Amino acid sequence: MKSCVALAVTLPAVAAIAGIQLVRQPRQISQAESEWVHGRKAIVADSLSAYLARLNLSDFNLKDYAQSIRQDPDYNVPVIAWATSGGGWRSAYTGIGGLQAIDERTPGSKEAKVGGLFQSLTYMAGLSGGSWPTASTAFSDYAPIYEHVRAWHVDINRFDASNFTEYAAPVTAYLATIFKKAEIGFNVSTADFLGRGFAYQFVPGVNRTWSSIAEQPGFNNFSGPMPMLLCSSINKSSEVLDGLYSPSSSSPWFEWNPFEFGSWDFGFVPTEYIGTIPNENNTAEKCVFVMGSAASAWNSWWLGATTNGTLGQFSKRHHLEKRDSDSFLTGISSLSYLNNYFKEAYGYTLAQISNPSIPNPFNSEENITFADGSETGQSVPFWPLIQPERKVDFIMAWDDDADSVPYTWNNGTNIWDTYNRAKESGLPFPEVPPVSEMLARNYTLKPVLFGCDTNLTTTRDATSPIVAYFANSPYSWYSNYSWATGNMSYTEFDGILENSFNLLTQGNGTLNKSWVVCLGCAAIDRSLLRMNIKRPQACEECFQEHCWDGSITEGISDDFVLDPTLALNQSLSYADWSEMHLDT
Ligand SMILES: *[C@@H]1O[C@H](CO)[C@@H](O)[C@H](O)[C@H]1NC(C)=O
Ligand SMILES: *[C@@H]1O[C@H](CO)[C@@H](O)[C@H](O)[C@H]1NC(C)=O
Ligand SMILES: *[C@@H]1O[C@H](CO)[C@@H](O)[C@H](O)[C@H]1NC(C)=O
Ligand SMILES: *[C@@H]1O[C@H](CO)[C@@H](O)[C@H](O)[C@H]1NC(C)=O
Ligand SMILES: *[C@@H]1O[C@H](CO)[C@@H](O)[C@H](O)[C@H]1NC(C)=O
Ligand SMILES: *[C@@H]1O[C@H](CO)[C@@H](O)[C@H](O)[C@H]1NC(C)=O
Ligand SMILES: *[C@@H]1O[C@H](CO)[C@@H](O)[C@H](O)[C@H]1NC(C)=O
Ligand SMILES: *[C@@H]1O[C@H](CO)[C@@H](O)[C@H](O)[C@H]1NC(C)=O
Ligand SMILES: *[C@@H]1O[C@H](CO)[C@@H](O)[C@H](O)[C@H]1NC(C)=O
Ligand SMILES: *[C@@H]1O[C@H](CO)[C@@H](O)[C@H](O)[C@H]1NC(C)=O
Ligand SMILES: *[C@@H]1O[C@H](CO)[C@@H](O)[C@H](O)[C@H]1NC(C)=O
Ligand SMILES: CC(=O)N[C@H]1CO[C@H](CO)[C@@H](O)[C@@H]1O
Repeated sequence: MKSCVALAVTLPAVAAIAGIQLVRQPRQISQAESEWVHGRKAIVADSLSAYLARLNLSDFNLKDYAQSIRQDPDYNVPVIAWATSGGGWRSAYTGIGGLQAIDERTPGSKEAKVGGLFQSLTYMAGLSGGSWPTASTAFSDYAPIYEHVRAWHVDINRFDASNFTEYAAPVTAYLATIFKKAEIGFNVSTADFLGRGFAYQFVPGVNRTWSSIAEQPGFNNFSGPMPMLLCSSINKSSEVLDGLYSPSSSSPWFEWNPFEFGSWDFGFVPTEYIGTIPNENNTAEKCVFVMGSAASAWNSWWLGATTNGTLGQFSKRHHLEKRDSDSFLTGISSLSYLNNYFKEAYGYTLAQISNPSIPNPFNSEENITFADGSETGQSVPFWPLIQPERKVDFIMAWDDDADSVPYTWNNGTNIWDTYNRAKESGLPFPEVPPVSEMLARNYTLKPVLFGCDTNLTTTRDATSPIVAYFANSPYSWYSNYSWATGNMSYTEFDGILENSFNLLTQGNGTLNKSWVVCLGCAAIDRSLLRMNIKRPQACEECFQEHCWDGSITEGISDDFVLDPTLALNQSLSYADWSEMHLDT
């Protein structure tokens, strides 16, 4: 059972033996990524031009613009990204609804004038529950999103299945696989267990490795955005709550992209060599482990369950959130079952099983121990996207980490936290308002743009991206499910997807006509500046309406409660709506 010696050696040692340099300083993006981005930009130049044609921007010479970006794609094509926040299944489902809306293959998306933005993305990032739609879209090799979400089989509970199918297995089978992994010498943790459930739901082929994405035909012909998953980390100086370590907003971040794993603090190594000497049985970079580490919130769930929710909260989520004590992931009995299993089978302590560790390629003195990024209060995975080397011009950020009480909508805490952290770290980011202002302006009920004015950014120049901020809120469906709602009926799932579509398009323009046009303006604005093209009049106008101007109002009253009704049917209360949907 104990580790074989070979696996305990760290990568630099392995590299020294093999005489090759595996660890790279974090000074720029990898050669492989840079070549891939070059290829992707040629495709984006075409999709973006087709998308812009549908917007019919007045006072804009599309022909000239399209020609210029095709002539020099490396410099002129805007780098556009999508980020999906943590928030468990809830964020995974509302977030894929957003991605589906901007996929031009989704029926109605072109008519709604948002379809084609997905085809113009260079990157997509995910963290915690947000890592699942991100991984799923990449592993499906960019199949139409509205089609590949059907393979999620949202009606199956992956932690309570009794049969083996392509889509699920009994949890005892998960444990048997973990046993095999431990036998080869890897440390195992609850992330291996949970990741298996995630993979059965979101990845076609539970045994796939993260680095295998780089070998897929669609990825290789640049058909879709590069996926990046983000993990936070803990170490011996992290805060300890009831014996469990918790990450903070200053904990180092680690990212997984198909080419490399690493950190902008320490360095990068090829993804395929993570955790072990390269061999065909490397299980450390299997999608199970990667998705399990990006969502390794077991420490929080344990603390939440054992302290009746007074500890172990994500973000600023309130402890009075209604808990689903029957759920496998929140109920104390099932959490204890796992804890006891690891204790008996491997002699591991609670702290050892609650967060996954891998050998540290950057520092042989310690291991890297992952934690769920949602626990740091920065649940939107901005970090890889605001690294100046990636030159991202525009980020569409989907936030659904449920930080507003008691109705678990969103209040903007996560983007505010990242803004502050970015400012401290000297990274480019738009200025965003604090939570009270977000709420006063309804910025978590309808989408908004930040950083349109380059002065309203941490860098005071165009190196900061524009951010379109979308917080999940009710348009046509009450989509404030608990993060642990992994399975539901297809009526509910489709209700959520349609709600996200309506949010993104402002009800196909019925609530606001200029929003979708403004999204296009934001997508190209930084590139116009680079190319010295005047901002079109249509964009000047819509920016007046949809960009935060940096001013602060009186805020909200102390007793403010975020309790919205359906934006498309404001008179229908939750109680009445709920009554209408009793058997969904
Ligand atoms: C595009 O806009 C112009 C003027 O703003 C208008 O005349 C034309 O009908 C529009 N075309 C479409 C396809 O909407
Ligand atoms: C907008 O269009 C989508 C896609 O056709 C549809 O599902 C949705 O119900 C429409 N919303 C409104 C408010 O008409
Ligand atoms: C799973 O097994 C149960 C009991 O044997 C059976 O009734 C059910 O149809 C099976 N489900 C699937 C999807 O095979
Ligand atoms: C995954 O791989 C393991 C061992 O290599 C194998 O036993 C198992 O059948 C595979 N699972 C699936 C669903 O392909
Ligand atoms: C890229 O590859 C995918 C998957 O093989 C294929 O369906 C698609 O047609 C290819 N696209 C182009 C532009 O060749
Ligand atoms: C350890 O954690 C602390 C607190 O989060 C962080 O400041 C520090 O950079 C970490 N050190 C390493 C080597 O990861
Ligand atoms: C990989 O696993 C298979 C099956 O357990 C084993 O036969 C093979 O020797 C392993 N390969 C290496 C390089 O360890
Ligand atoms: C847990 O907290 C809730 C809400 O504060 C309270 O109603 C309940 O009695 C508490 N349960 C225990 C076992 O302390
Ligand atoms: C594996 O677990 C052992 C025993 O708990 C620990 O000493 C070692 O640091 C762990 N290795 C990694 C890479 O986490
Ligand atoms: C925010 O929304 C509420 C409820 O719809 C509305 O009463 C209020 O006027 C809105 N505030 C702003 C600044 O738009
Ligand atoms: C940015 O601020 C400076 C100094 O306040 C001002 O001179 C400049 O015009 C501003 N730029 C823009 C684009 O607003
Ligand atoms: C060798 C080593 O440093 N192991 C540590 C890996 O990280 C976990 C969690 O912080 C510690 O418990 C281990 O001691």
